[in-house]
Amino acid sequence: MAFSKVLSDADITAALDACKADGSFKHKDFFSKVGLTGKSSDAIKEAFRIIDQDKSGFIEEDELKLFLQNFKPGARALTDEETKTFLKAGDTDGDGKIGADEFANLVKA
Ligand SMILES: [Ca+2]
Repeated sequence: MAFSKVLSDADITAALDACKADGSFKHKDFFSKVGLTGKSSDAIKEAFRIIDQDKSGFIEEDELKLFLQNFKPGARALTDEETKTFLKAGDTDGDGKIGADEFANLVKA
């Protein structure tokens, strides 16, 4: 399963281009540009399952760091700063990882 089933290639390319430079990743802009914001709950759950690479049921910090590579192999890793900011925005219960509900809230926020 890949994002190409859920999202358009053109949107993925545009969203990745917009955050090419280190430090320029903003999750709200990214989710909106890539077209995930307006998707159904099922599509957002599917996205969560793709990002949760080890299928632990949570997106951990190391998975968050490589978040962009789920959209395109070879995309850059997020910087430590970007990863921390992203995690902090999504981790509302403070357990240090992002669950499916937290992810859905993050995408739709
Ligand atoms: Ca995981």
